[in-house]
Amino acid sequence: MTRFLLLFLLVACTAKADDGYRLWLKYDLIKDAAKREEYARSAQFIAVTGNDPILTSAANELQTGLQGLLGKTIPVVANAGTRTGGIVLTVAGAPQADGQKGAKEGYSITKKTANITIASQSGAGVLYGAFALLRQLQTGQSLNGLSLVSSPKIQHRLLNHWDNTNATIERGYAGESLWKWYELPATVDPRYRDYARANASLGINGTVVNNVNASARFLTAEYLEKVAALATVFRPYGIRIYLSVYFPAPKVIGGLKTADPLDPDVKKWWADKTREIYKLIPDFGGYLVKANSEGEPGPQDYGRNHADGANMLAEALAPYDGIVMWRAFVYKADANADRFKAAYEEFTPLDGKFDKKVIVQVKNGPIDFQPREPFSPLFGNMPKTPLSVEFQITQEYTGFATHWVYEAPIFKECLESDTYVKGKGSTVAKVVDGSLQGYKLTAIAGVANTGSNRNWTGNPMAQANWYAYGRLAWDHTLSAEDIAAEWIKMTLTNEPKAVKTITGIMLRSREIYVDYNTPLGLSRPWAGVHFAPEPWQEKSARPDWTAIYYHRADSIGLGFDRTATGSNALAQYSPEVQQKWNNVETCPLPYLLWFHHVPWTKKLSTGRTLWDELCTRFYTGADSVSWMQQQWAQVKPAIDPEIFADVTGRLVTQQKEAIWWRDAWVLYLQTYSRQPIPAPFKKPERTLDEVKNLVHIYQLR
Ligand code: GCW
Repeated sequence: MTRFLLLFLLVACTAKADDGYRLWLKYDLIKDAAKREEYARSAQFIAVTGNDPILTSAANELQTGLQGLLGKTIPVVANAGTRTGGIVLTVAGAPQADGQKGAKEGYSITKKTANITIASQSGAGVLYGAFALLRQLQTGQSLNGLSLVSSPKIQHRLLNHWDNTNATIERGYAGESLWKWYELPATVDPRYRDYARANASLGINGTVVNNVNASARFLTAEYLEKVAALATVFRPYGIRIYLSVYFPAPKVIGGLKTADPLDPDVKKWWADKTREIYKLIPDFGGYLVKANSEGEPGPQDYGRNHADGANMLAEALAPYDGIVMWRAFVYKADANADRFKAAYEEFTPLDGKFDKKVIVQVKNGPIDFQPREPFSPLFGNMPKTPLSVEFQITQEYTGFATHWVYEAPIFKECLESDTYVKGKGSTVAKVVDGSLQGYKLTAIAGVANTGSNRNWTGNPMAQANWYAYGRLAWDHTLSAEDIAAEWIKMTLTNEPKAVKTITGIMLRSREIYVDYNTPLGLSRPWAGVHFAPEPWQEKSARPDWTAIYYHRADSIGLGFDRTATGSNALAQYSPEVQQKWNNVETCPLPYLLWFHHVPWTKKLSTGRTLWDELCTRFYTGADSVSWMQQQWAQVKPAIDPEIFADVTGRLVTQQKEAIWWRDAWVLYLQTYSRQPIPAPFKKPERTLDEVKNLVHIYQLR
């Protein structure tokens, strides 16, 4: 009777709809009883010596995970003694794989003796190992002869939150900020711990909790206490807190007359403030700065340069183990300049001038997180200054929380790009992980897509982007496909056919988006909201905030000439890269309009003219969303009904909007190309004015 009741409860619990809260740490009971038994034989106890809080987190996580996966409570013991058949967690001189930098956080998992041993030189490493072991179980791997050795290739693996004091998130599409500033530090939402667990499961070891368009309030005593409360929750998960700083804070909250980085009072203010922070948060990670960028103040306001500003903060951090992450996202409002070139022009002259505690944070591309960009020419060209790469996980330019775009291919494309600065194989990944130019400091940043929505990311499929970023931050050699399959198995289903189908959708999703949104190297066809199509937008406070600045459509053709006959931005790259991209005949099609102004009638390598090729992309891109819908419909039996319905709904909207994008582009460009829509495509059912009006309505307040 009791057994029956238990079974009933178990079934009732597992049948409950999934709200997505548990992310990839679901730990649902493994259905295959034989498999469960096999795992259980190797997980009869968890032995952990000492009371390092991070080791305790590792033991707790293993216990929680095994409880769910195996349906058994596995005891945590202080010492394995002579017992066998368990999991031993140990901080010791563990064997290390490549990547000396990450050695301390690396782990090994071995099942040579009678126990599974998870070893690392640090508690954090053991925690990462514990998650790796759970991942083995979650994805159905065998434990026989298990031998895993893994070290992070990059030291500082961060999420950047663009969260404000009033709970809004700049470019956030999943609700409000996770941080409830108004109730901290007295009330500590249990969700903060789950946030830390999710990040630790990927190896993310740092988080910048506030927006780079920073409020000075974060540096007030009132807010530092709140930040310290978060740090207390994150610490047992190996996660350090960083803050974005408002450069003129010494004036705004310090009462000084200036924020000049060379002024002694300003330096003292930052030194005192930094001491105050470390008193509250002894493992504080450091500062992230957006300065002299998009109207944010900075050292240039005082006739100083970026290095002066960054070095002043580095000096304040000198007594502590903290760093300065200084962003290179800068561009001046100059109609005749090419925004593409701005960061390189401002930063390369400063190479070698930065303090050793400074790392310059560079967006993956030269413009701004477009669905496809060439890699930033800064990579490789600042050999004496550590550079980190900043990716955008939140989908500012890839359809917010509606469009399903798996971003690992975007991240990989940049990381695998060859800068050729030291010959073939000088990839961006090797610049960033320090192996190419010997950087002592290495870091990677991803702009978070999390929010207060129950499922964290709004679109359940966007969880995969958080996941993929974290996995690649740890090991950039992992493939987009493997990461997708792993995430699906842990999050959605283990059913092989469904895993394959969903992986297939994910791997094509970015290309599909690019096809209906910005094919062949188009970029930034939007105005204010960064969502609705507005390729016709020609008025703005700055020329580089219009759409026409980027695509340059005219009666002859389309695209931005960045060769020697145009802005010559290409000259910022190595000769080998220039050679790849500067010939309109051989430039790969994904980058064509990034670098060339191409005549409408020009025959491309596909055999079609530019106009016909564009139409083909816009139409097949939009049609492919129907393909995504069909594929998704097939996996219904394998997916939780709540998640299935949620994604199905979003795909309906995506399809409608893909057609909106297609119509907007083709009708607008047609006013320049003066050519018909090629067969077999049918011309849009609406007029250009009607589409323009749609955007107008979209933007009404
Ligand atoms: O992508 C742009 C965004 C801004 C953002 C800026 C940046 C935080 O539109 O919202 O500001 O980049 O990265 O600083």
